[in-house]
Amino acid sequence: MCGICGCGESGSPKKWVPVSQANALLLTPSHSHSHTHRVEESDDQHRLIQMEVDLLSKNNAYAEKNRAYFKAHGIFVLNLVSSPGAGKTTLLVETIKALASHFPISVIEGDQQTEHDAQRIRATGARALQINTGRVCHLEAQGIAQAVAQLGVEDKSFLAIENVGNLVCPSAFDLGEAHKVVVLSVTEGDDKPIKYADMFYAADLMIINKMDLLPYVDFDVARCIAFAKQVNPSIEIITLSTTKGDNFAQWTAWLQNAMQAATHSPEL
Ligand SMILES: Nc1nc2c(ncn2[C@@H]2O[C@H](COP(=O)(O)OP(=O)(O)O)[C@@H](O)[C@H]2O)c(=O)[nH]1
Ligand SMILES: [Mg+2]
Repeated sequence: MCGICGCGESGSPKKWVPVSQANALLLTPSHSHSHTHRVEESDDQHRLIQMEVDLLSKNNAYAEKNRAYFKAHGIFVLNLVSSPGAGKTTLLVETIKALASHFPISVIEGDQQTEHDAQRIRATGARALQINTGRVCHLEAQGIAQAVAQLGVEDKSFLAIENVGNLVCPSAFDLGEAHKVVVLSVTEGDDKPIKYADMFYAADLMIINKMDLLPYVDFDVARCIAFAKQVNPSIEIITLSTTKGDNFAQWTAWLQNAMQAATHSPEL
């Protein structure tokens, strides 16, 4: 994970407050204990935390500019987050197939390397731009502004942002989206919402994907939902299979409702 993305610092947006476990070491930026740090060490730590805070506030300023732009142009934006392989790109491909006749759809893809996902999206006929983040593990709002301009995202359209696959850093970076949607697949384990709580706290919707594989894995759906609600009582939940299509219509209905609600309210 990158050392500049603000993981664990105070002052970042929508952070779950971690609960100390009996036998676990809880890492927080400011901690009290019996020994003292060398002066240079605490100065370095202070400088690092200050850099992280500066980075996040700069990102937040760009995110607010993006949000104002999206609002002015009637662009509804979702930020899809998950571990690698949970099914974000497959979900977007099927979403485009289902909804492309209703409104224009474009996609910004974030991966450390390759243009594979943008190519998969373009194969549907939708506009897509790939951002390669290199060693960075999340997308940032300034990059989104550049990508929107380059893509020529249409007014009154849906823009999906597929973030870099990991359940940690993208939670701290507002991109100006209307909602973060977290995709969790049943092969990843039902305790992920409580292990990676910041992400599930930041999201408004959790999609539990790959439900067709449920008979073959040890994944308790009720337990997963209980953990997600413990972290974020207002999170909405949809269980589906993207590849088999089971319950997929619930997702497309959610998207259309959220889009209508956002474009008819002062907040987009
Ligand atoms: N069985 C099953 N596989 C799925 C489902 N959704 C996606 N996959 C598969 O999961 C793998 C990773 O999907 P991808 O969309 O690339 O995940 P991403 O890394 O989150 O974008 C691919 O092999 C997909 O075919 C699903 O609902 N059921
Ligand atoms: Mg992908």
